[in-house]
Amino acid sequence: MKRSLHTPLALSLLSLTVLLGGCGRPGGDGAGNGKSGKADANSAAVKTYVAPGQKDEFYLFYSGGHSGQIFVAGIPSMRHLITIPVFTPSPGTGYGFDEETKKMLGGYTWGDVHHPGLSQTDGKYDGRWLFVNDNANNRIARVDLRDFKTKQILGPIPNSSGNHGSSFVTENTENVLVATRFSVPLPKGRYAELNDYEKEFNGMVSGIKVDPQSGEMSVGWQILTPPFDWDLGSTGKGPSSGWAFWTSYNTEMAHDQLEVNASQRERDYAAVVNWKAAEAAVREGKGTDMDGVPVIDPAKVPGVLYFLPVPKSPHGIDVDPSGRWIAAGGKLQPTASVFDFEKIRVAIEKRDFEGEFRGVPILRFESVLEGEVPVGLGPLHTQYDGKGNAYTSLFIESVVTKWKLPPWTDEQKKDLSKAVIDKIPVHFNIGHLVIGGSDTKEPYGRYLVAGNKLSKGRHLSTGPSQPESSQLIDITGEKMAMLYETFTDPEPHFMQILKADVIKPIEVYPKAENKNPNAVWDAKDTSVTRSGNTVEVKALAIRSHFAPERIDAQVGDEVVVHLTNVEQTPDMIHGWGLAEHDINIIVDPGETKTVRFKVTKPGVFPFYCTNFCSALHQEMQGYLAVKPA
Ligand code: CUK
Ligand code: CUA
Repeated sequence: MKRSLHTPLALSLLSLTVLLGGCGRPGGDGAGNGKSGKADANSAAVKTYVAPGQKDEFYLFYSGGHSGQIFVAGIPSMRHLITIPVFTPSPGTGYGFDEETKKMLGGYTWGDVHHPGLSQTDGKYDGRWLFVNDNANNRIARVDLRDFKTKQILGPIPNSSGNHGSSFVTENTENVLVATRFSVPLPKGRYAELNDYEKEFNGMVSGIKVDPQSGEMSVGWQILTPPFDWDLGSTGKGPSSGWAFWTSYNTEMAHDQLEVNASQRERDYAAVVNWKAAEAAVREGKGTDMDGVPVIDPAKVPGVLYFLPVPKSPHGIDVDPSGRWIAAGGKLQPTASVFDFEKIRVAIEKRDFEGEFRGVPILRFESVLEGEVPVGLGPLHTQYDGKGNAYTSLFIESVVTKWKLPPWTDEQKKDLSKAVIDKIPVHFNIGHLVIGGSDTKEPYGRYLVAGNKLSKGRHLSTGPSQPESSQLIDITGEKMAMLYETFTDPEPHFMQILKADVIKPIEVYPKAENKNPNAVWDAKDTSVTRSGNTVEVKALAIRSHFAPERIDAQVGDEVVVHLTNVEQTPDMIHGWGLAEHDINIIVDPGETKTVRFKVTKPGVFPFYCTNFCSALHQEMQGYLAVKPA
């Protein structure tokens, strides 16, 4: 079970492609030194080689899981470009050390990033923002793609716990939608017995409003749900515009031994949410205030929530680029269930329900299902290439299956295994996969990246803690072809791919834009002023000195340093590291940052520039002189 468990179909396809020499798998199951491996490796190398000085065509933003960060790489080279710290302090960029970012982190030193979501205009990536969730501490963050910096962390989100089911962006970034993974007693802070889980606990779907100009997020409205553990989601478009979908893996409402107890039912539910109706209901005053948020009870406000039966502990639920087909993967069933939103719409219109749960109508499975495609073992997530094909990740099989979306031929309808086009092994145990723009109206459709959970020795040994593996797959042909493999820190979940020319990041913060009242641009304006026990410093950095170079203080003082990097030259970054005080701020060209700390021990402490900036970088230093009290 360690490696791939191939189905007979996969085996026959594989042996066929190996015979034909058409399937590029330089990695294959091993080192890529098989007979055809060499030629494949050569063509894969050419396809992914980006010569020194040349640039990649796409950005890959992959979630860093419990590292709390976003990794950014280029495609096709897969070269790591930067790490964007989001929920975790980062001395390399000074993130979490200066006052502003420290405040944003709110005392937390980690988060669990799973699903980055790019902002959209008219159902296409507009390159403005990247939203990411924190599964652990129930927060959501916004990264600005103008400067690749985290600008806002919202949360913990009220009346809910465990933001796993986001960040799912609506077609015009009106909302980033969230569903809770964990249910808790509400209002928050209330104690209830776990044995009363079904009665006392609740889940929640939240609409996080996004200001169209600033991108500023706020909690707009919420929909109360039973204590199902909501899992993955996606937003509608085209015919499903205004709707959103999440799977649940625990409609059993188990609160212990979930491994067994949450795998009882043949079908769990997906939430089918009409978020436009929810917004209208809130406008009409149909929400009840809870912790400052209008909360909708779906039993009292019909039309906002429906349950859709989905086989066997589903994980991903993904709307295709046309907005009509919705594929869900049941982890414990070897099929992708394909639903037709057109049928869902008709069923709702005709009130063709199989029952209800706590006042929420349950759609009739048979009425809305288009078909179940036998993709293989352990299907998790599905992506689309915009050419009528779907690609599903199979965790258990360690495979990506390519299959054809409806409409199917009569022959395919009789035997949906005929809709399966290709399978490619990945190494090993894939979680998410991504095709650029799969969640938009216009996928790029050229590359697929597999985010594998286990790398199991496909790299130089790094001891018991092995890196994660991400593999780049060419999907331009009928058959998929493995191109490249790269390794990262824990732990890639979902990813986004953005065409590089969609964005034009800035290279310096323009001086004219710096409205910080403590910014200084000329050495004559720098100052050290004392008021009471506070020593306030207005300082600047420029190659290759600080002004002032000396700061005097006394034990018990609070020191506040506002440092402006007056450079307007790209990549001329200065740091301000203070010895033995756990302080290192990094200031980009044109930026002003503030750091505040108490001096508790006497002595003379050097501070110095931490970012190598010029031939005289070593000379860029000074002293904090602290007299005893
Ligand atoms: S989950 Cu990670 S493999 Cu959090 Cu999106 Cu499916
Ligand atoms: Cu400034 Cu080194």
